[in-house]
Amino acid sequence: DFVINLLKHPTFLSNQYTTKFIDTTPELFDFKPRRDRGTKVLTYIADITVNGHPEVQGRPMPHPDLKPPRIPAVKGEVPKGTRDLLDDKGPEAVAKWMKAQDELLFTDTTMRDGHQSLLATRMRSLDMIKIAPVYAANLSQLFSVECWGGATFDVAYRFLQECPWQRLRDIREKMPNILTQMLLRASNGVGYTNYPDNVVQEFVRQASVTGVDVFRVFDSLNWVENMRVAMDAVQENGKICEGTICYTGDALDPERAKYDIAYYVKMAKEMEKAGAHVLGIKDMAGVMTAPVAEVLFPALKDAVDLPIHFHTHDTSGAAISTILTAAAAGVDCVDAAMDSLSGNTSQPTFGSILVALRHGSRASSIDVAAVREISNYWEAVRGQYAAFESGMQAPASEVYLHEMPGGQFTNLKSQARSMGLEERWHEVAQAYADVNQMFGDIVKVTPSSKVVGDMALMMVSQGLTREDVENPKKDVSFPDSVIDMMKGNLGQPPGGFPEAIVRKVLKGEKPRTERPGKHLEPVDLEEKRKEISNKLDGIEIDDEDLNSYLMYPKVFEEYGHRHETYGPVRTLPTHTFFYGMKPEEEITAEIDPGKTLEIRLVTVGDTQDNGEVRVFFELNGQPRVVRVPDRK
Ligand code: BTN
Ligand code: 3PY
Ligand code: ZN
Repeated sequence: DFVINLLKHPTFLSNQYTTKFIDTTPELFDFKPRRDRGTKVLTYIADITVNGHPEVQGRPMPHPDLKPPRIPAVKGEVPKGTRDLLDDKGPEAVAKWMKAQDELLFTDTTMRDGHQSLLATRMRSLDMIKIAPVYAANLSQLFSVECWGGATFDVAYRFLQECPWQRLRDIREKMPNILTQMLLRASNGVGYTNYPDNVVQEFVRQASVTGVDVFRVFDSLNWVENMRVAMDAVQENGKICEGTICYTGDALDPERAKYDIAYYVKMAKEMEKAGAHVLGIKDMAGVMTAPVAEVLFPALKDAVDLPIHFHTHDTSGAAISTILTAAAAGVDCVDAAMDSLSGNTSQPTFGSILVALRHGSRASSIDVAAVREISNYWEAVRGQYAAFESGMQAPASEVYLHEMPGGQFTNLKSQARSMGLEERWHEVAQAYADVNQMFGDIVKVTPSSKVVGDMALMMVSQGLTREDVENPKKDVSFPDSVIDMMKGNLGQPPGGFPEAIVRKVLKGEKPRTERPGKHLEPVDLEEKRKEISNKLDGIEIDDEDLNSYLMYPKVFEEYGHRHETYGPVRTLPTHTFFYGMKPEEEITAEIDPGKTLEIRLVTVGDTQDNGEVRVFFELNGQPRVVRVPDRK
């Protein structure tokens, strides 16, 4: 058998697929004798069927009566949308258009922050790609669909065994008329550390080429200095730069005057000067109250000429009040998640916001029935990911105490669980708030939020109070991430870190206060390409793969090795991916456009003396046997 030597495969489920891909990129089709992809995928199914998927072990199963997700009918032709405007007239025209709308505009976050905040980012591409054409046809009035970036990039490789670039390409193709949006952590890319400038630039270039239209760029300490490289790169690529301010604290609380209205107004002006097309206000924890929205948005509108895009989370249960107030106060666009993936640590509920705006001056032209139909699809999709539900039962005002980002909350909770601290969660929440004050009251969002979380867990597990940690006479061994941040490697918060804590953490070593990227040597891209190619048996590394290697060397390499063993498992149904198959069950997997594998599991044999199990399949009607180790 011969197999295409590719880490990805051509755009998936594509009716427009022709031989163009092969014609234009012959170098990728380096045929080598290898196990064919059918066998690889069978090996994966056999392994999961015999050994289980490590990620879902001991977790709740999908309901046995769960119905397969039903894709709603598309209502006619695909109308023109915001993407057409960007392509025809450019980013400034989109910004102008946004400001000219009376109605409140919407970004749907279901495919990024929605599942990042509710399902530990575990949603698979296939579940997104299938619904993308329905967005294109039935929700063409959306401002954008957030479907990329944040934590989705590394989770795709690390846990889902799929290529995030392919996800983006497929969504783009299925949804050509609506702007795609990503979350970019400025110089931290889609990672947790500062990258050299040319790595950030190269990443933005590739994301633009593969299909991102709107880049929401933020810095985890709100340090504008550290945002310029990414913002400039977005502008150079002709895409929409949403220069974003992270909102924290309570802008009307005189006790937290560090982040008052004037602070945000000043930063908004800096965003405008830095070339933002849109001003993003990112309330990652969901702590902005309605009275703040009432004052903040008019103040921002006065200060800058940019359209304003508001992002919040519903952890408190009060987000919709803030959204309605923001709408009344003139915000141009807001983020919402499809009903069935909304609420709690996710975004507020799309359908309900639409109804709440009805007959008012900001009423949306989006059809709430179309939203509900799509939400019903997501409801069934969500059911398949029962293993990744956090168990959060109710909204909680505790978020105003700890200010954890929605995407971190459930993560930290499960980290706490694995350290045996679940019963002490409220102590963790209090410690998180204490650490924030100890670090000088900083913005907490990836990656700074991870640093605060690491420190809080460490304090609770070791029984340390803030006084203990700050006591110069008491020896404390700080987590690496804390040392790294105090060294200045994530940049500077407003006013810098408190000197005493820096001194204690760094044991007198002098921190850097300049932009971290200033001291990082540019990476030799071609050398890196060779390096990863060699590690993966000499396969071709395209620019997307190279970017992934630059961002996550180890994660990408391990993905590459697993890909060699298991093939295009992204094409498997989600249930099969996590739970394998039952005897007599039949599934299909479209491994290339138009090339479908029909897979039937016949039976699973006994474990043999050599520790292997033979698993019997039919592949497109032909009997196939695969051997996998019994690791149970
Ligand atoms: C992981 O959680 O290890 C990452 C994705 C799963 C990779 C597959 S699961 C079946 C096989 N057994 C393993 O331990 N890893 C691979
Ligand atoms: C991320 O960076 O992934 C976030 O969602 C921050 O809120
Ligand atoms: Zn968010």
